[in-house]
Amino acid sequence: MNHLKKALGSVAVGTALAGSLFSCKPANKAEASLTKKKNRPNVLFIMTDDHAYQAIGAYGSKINKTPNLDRLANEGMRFDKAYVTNSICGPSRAVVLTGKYSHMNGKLDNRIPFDGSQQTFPKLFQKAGYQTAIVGKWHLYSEPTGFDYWNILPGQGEYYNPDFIEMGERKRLTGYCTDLTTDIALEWLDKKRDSGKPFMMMLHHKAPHRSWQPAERHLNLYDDQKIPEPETLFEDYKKRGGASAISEMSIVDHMRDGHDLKLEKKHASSSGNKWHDNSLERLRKRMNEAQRKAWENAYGPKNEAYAKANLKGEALLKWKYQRYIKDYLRCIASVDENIGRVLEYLEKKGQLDNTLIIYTSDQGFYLGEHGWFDKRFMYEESFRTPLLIRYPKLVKPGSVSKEMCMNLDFAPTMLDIAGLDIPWDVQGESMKPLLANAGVVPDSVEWRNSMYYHYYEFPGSHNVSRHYGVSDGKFKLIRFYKGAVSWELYDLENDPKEMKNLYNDPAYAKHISRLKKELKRLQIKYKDPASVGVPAKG
Ligand code: SGN
Ligand code: CA
Repeated sequence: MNHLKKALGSVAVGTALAGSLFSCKPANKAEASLTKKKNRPNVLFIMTDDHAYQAIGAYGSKINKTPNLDRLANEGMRFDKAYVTNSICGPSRAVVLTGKYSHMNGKLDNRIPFDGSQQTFPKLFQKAGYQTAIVGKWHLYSEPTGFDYWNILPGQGEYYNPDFIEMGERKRLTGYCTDLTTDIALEWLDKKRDSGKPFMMMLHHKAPHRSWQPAERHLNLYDDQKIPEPETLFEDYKKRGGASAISEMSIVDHMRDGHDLKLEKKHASSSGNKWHDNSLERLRKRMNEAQRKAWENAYGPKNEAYAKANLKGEALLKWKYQRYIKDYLRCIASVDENIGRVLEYLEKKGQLDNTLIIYTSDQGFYLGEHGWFDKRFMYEESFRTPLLIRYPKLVKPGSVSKEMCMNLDFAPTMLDIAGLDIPWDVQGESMKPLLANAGVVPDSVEWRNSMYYHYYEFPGSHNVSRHYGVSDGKFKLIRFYKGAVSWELYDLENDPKEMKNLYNDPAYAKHISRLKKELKRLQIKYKDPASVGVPAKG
């Protein structure tokens, strides 16, 4: 059924494109396959780490500008309902590579190493004659497989003078991670690849991951501005009860003074946080003299002013939010500039319009909503992820899709657009029909009406209870089954900020029973052992 659906989708798109893409009809089969080969697009998959859609101009950001990402949206398609299956780094990367849920690819949480012997989409591109590469964050612990070239950050990587592992060889580079990652990618594109073949490159930035260390040139960006606060910044998450109450991702309570807020020991926050890290000390050791000076000049006077102000209560939270969000946005400024460099390069080489460019993040992030940072929960800010796709041969510039898409769909979409077969066991759907039809599902194609989510890393950092759930875009039902065991139901249309759990309201009993059935249906469809009550072990 699934694959009949895909076939139908491809037929519809193929017909729509026949006139525009392949205007001179090839005479015979061999010639047709040659034409197909010649027309194979390059693929550039760009992924950042923890980049919230709330911090992208094209998504209506109230807090920053991202001209280069906006260019991708203006010249391509923006997806307003792009979601992840498991909102955390390593697992999300494994879903992208395999097009399969975590329980199928084995990467349930950040701690389990990825099994690189399994089928991945880079391997399929490589087999089909593409040159394949991955540069930047990897975070899967096993060595990359399926790549002709790889140059990755060990683990989470560092912002300043990071180590990179190039095809097994570890080297420390001088400079800022986002710039260096781009330098490496451009060098491979320009000098190191076989330019007789199309390329598939995964360009993965560490930024804007915690602890949000900006580049020297951005250390004073936003200094004279107050970044708008989200409406729910002052929500007392403890009052929500359940999984929220036991989580540890509050800006005021759980950010670390040195590591996150860049305060020196002598400036330690008045919130009662104990001084318990040596992150700044380690960072200084890593930096060179010029970097240390720039850092001191930027944070020194601001920290002195903070110490004098002796802030408490709401004022302290406001200060911490500003420190956090400004550093986070400064890291995004470097991402945006570097994406501009890549677009410029491809344009100069005449490859821009022949390259399928995907921009996304490994998940969304809380930018102070509910008083939080981090991700993991199935609530919208972290369940959703930004998704921009530019490929003018298929996509109408400036179009917007409101269809439910998932990171599960990225692999089949790339394979489909490159004209490669989608293996039967891939669980995602090709988004090509949507891309070719201004973001809307064509009549000939069936599309999902609901999405399944499953998060596993509990116990773990930030103490987010294990949960699975289903969303149909109107309602969301979540089952927290380990940690703070409970059910939650949200009415997404009337309560988009998910402030009121309706699970115990008898007026919603019908919705609950419908969604429970749908949850079960999806668990069976995706072969999640949770469907028989035994979720996989992390
Ligand atoms: C680190 C961070 C956490 C974060 C995880 C996972 N702490 O442990 O805040 O949730 O990574 O992030 S830190 O103090 O070490 O920065 S993920 O994006 O890699 O999944
Ligand atoms: Ca992440």
